[in-house]
Amino acid sequence: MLRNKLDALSAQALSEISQASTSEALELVRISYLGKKGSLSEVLKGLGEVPAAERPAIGALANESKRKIESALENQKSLLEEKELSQKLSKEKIDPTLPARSLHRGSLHPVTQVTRKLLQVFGRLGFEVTTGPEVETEFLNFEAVNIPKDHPARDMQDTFFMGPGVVLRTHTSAVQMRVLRSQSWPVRILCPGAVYRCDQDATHLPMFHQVEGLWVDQGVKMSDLKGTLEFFAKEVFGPGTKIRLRPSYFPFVEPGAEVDVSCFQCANGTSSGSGKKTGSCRICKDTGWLEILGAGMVHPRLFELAGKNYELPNSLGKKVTGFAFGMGVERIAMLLHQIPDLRLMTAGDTRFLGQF
Ligand code: FA5
Repeated sequence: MLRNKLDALSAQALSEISQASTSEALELVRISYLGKKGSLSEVLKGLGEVPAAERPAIGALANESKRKIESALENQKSLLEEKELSQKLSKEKIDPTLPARSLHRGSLHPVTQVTRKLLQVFGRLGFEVTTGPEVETEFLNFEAVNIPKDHPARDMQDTFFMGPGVVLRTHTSAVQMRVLRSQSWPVRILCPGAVYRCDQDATHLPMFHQVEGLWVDQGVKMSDLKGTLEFFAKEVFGPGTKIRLRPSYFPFVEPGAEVDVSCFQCANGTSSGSGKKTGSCRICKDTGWLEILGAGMVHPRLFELAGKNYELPNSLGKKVTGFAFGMGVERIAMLLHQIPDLRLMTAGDTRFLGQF
């Protein structure tokens, strides 16, 4: 009786297994026969009623049925898995003709671009790059460049004090004394770097960048300074650009000048040279000129402070003199790209920065 039941069950199970068309359906078949409450377990519960003499034979038959079912399940499982994998692969075919997703490419910040351009232009004139610390002594930032204790530039309004006698440098001119003390002439250096002032509006940032130039050698003249800056202006703003020097005061140079370039937007350095009004220009506000830097001949006081007496006649009988200049990198980028507000440069908006 039980033998017949087992045979029928086994035949039924094998047929259901062969008909299962998905892994899920096959798992349901497995549970329905071999699960704790499955049909085979139910049939085997009747084993106790079988006469003891027949039990071993029936037990062996039950094991045989179970083994057959398990082996059929295993076979069907691997068939189904193979079938499902090939279905999946055919659905997920890669189409190499689809256009690729566009990658977001980074870009160099305009300050980096302008700095690199300046280093390259002055590099062609033999200027070597040097650097100095952004946290500087009050002495090197001020006294050493002839800015006395009562000078307004030292005001708490302008300078970030880090502690007694220590400031965030307010200009790259702070490296001048480091260079003059550590090197002998000839000196021809360019110092790019961040500087800090308590200042913030559309044309002033609390942290901005300057590039300082210093050239010390025998018989360096104001005309050398002018020629150097003319070369720089033409390279950076275009070949038609002119410059003009207006007398100005910086304690560390004598004579000192503020340097303007002719407006490259409205007159491209031609009619603006005469100072003529050229129409409504957003860049130069119709003056024809743009102020871009401070410059002048190194003040003799700086050589004294550096402990170098260059006044003594040297081998060629010429005095050692020098010129220096300092320019604001953001302001140059602002002019080149017509950026209306310097604060955009530090806002970190990649949509803005990606334009350059
Ligand atoms: C100086 O800092 C002098 N050390 C430059 C110098 C060097 C003169 C050597 C003579 C010889 P000034 O304070 O004008 O000068 O600043 C130089 C340039 O930095 C300015 O022309 C301007 O382009 C830029 N600048 C000044 N303040 C700011 C600011 N808050 N934000 C952005 N750019 C500024």
